[in-house]
Amino acid sequence: MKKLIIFIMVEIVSINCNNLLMDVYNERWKSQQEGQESPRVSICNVREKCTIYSGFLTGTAFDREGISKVEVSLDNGPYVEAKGSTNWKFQLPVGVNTWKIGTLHTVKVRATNLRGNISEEIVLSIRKGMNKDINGDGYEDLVVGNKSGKVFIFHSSGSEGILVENAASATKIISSSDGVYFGSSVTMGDLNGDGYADVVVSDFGYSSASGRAYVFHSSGDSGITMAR
Ligand SMILES: [Ca+2]
Ligand SMILES: [Ca+2]
Repeated sequence: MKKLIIFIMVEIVSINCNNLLMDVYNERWKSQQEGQESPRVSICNVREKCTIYSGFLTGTAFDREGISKVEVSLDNGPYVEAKGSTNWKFQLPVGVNTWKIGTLHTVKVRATNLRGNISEEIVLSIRKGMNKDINGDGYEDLVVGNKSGKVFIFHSSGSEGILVENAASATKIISSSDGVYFGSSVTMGDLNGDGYADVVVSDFGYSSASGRAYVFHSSGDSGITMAR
């Protein structure tokens, strides 16, 4: 009789453990079905300890039920919401607050899904480089001058870089009737501190070689829209 009671107790304990495991499993399965897993977020246009040549951070975020927001913290400051969600973009400081070239900064990014679950935080240490991103997509662009009185601007195709293979396919061609020295040298930088790179073109043959420099400000996401 005593053995029988012990046997019954063991069976009861065993059944309770199995029920507990099933409860845990069911709870996990339910959480996954209800989208209670944490969302994922990434930064696409700069990596750890790299130099950024843009006035923007860009990246992606994912959650099976949708992203509510992506937030960025600069140099351990407060989190500020980025534009977009699954594809997001965040403008680095502009105007007098523009980061100086060569300075080191800490960037943190996190995403929140529609249920309020927050992703793991991404933390990067990056260095500010010369802004060469004319259209503010996060990737540096290319400007080329040649001895034809023309300047060619090529926008990067995201992380794939410059894909076009000839000058005629440039994103923008700036021409001058002043002579072949227009475009004898070119450079980029954000001259007006709006976060978008501008283009400077020299013409050392202008006015009997007295020379002249032209500044073409980016108009934003469309890049350089000014004509010579
Ligand atoms: Ca660009
Ligand atoms: Ca600018």
